[in-house]
Amino acid sequence: MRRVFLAPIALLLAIPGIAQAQPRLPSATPADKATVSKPTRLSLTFSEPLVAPLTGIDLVMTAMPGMAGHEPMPITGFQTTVSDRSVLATLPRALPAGTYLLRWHAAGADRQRGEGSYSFVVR
Ligand SMILES: [Cu+2]
Repeated sequence: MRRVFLAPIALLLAIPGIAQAQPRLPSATPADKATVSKPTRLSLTFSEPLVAPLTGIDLVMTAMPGMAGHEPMPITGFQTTVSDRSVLATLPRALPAGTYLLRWHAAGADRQRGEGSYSFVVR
């Protein structure tokens, strides 16, 4: 009896592409919780090739040295390039000292969407 129930599941697992996958972000520079000096580029490398129109990042400055009660300040004006598994953001000038929150959203070939965020510090 048990075999009868398990067979359909085994079949599903055996067919590639049926298991849906959301893009994950195994590595980024600056990395999550990193402290870096004057970055002019941010790079993210995902777990699978990305669909460019469904992939992007937002960057917000959440704190600044010597400034209490800093409101979240969106950073704009950077260029984002999506190619294969990677997203590269080129900043017009180095990020000033502060704490940043990077939010990303991404989709792979099967259009399954993933999203996440991480933060880093510029000293
Ligand atoms: Cu600021």
